[in-house]
Amino acid sequence: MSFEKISVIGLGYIGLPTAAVFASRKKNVIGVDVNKKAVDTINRGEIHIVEPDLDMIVHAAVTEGYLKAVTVPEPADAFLIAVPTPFKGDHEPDLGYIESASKAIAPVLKKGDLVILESTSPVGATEQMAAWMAEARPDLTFPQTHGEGSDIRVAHCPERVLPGHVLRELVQNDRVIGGMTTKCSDKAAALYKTFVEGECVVTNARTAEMCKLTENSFRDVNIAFANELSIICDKLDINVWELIRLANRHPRVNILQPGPGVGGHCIAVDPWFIVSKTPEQARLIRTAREVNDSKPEWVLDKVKLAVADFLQANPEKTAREVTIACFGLAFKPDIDDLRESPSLKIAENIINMHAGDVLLVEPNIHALPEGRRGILVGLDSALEMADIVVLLVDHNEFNGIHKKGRPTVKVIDTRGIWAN
Ligand code: SAJ
Repeated sequence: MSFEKISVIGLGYIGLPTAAVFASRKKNVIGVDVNKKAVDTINRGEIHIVEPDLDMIVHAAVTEGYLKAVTVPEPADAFLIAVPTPFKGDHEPDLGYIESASKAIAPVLKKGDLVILESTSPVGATEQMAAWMAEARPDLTFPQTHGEGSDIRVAHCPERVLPGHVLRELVQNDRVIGGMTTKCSDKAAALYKTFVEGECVVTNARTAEMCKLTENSFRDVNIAFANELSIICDKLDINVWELIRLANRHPRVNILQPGPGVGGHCIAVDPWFIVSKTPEQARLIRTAREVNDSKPEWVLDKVKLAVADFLQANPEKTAREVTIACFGLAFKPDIDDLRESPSLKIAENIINMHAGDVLLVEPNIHALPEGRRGILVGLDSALEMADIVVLLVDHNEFNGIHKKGRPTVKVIDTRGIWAN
């Protein structure tokens, strides 16, 4: 099975690295995105997202002529759809981007083509995608009606890479290949073997969909356990980080770390895809989401208490004279990604509720995104000025710096890097 031309639809955090890695293996890759600005940026050999080393490999791929970006799909032998799957309303999955992408490629599909859905999706989405394409192309046959004899092969191969380590994990991780039929799986596995050094493990499309959701739900439930423990320990006056370290010395215990909540666009979203399909059954998964989603409120209550304590200890001051510094805005350590960040949410709530100055420290960004309020300051000035410090992200730069703060500073450490 040879793939002369590969098309990747959606040139975001997953699609662009995937397109670039195929191109680095000297495959002709057409990247498709509706965002003209992103397309122009890529065609200049530059990138519009932050991911270590991605700039280099995109630059090489474009200058060597293996990667080009367009806004309208062109014919190819394989199409990989890597578009967002957010939720809408009451945490219902929104398949709108998959629908538009599959309808956009339908006109250029030809007999023998392979279509892969990479976007994290609720169970049944791959079949739905195949149905949309079949509706648009009655002249072609699809696996849902023609099984192994179909003209078009369709599979779900979820991405599982960790932001910040995408290029390494794309190549090294095992890949779950969920074809709608065995021949669909075989063809998809052959495509990924172009660059995947991990194992390509074959299953069906529904299991592959559920597998991805399960991985992120597993992590969410485990983080919720740690977050709940931190609230319990706070009540019982126990250092939760010491407790977890001790418990983790048991050979079969491995508790994750509490924090200010769970952010990003995967772990805080994907478990809802299970809950929305099976609301009666997914009780623990739903509760874990609720525990993690409520953690920012708990941190805000801690901040309110700290302000009240500070004013009680300094009766000559008013709330307006109390300066709060928030350390970290990203959704996790050592990245610049603010999307769905509980830290950003907490900082914004502090700005809204507090009468005095609120300083924001985020070493990984130079400016706040448009429309976001707050004063970005350097680490040292924040420490000099703050009466209350709220540590929200365990960025490397923050290790040990609490000792440089004022002797009277009150510290709320949501990540436990200063607590020990
Ligand atoms: N977090 C904690 N405590 C922990 C670990 C994480 O509070 O002990 C928080 C982080 O601070 C962050 C959130 O959880 O706010 C998620 O961070 P993460 O590093 O756990 O995961 P993501 O969202 O960056 O990437 C996940 C990964 N999934 C798993 O590890 C099972 C990645 O492999 C997936 O490809 C990615 O989701 C995705 O795209 O679905």
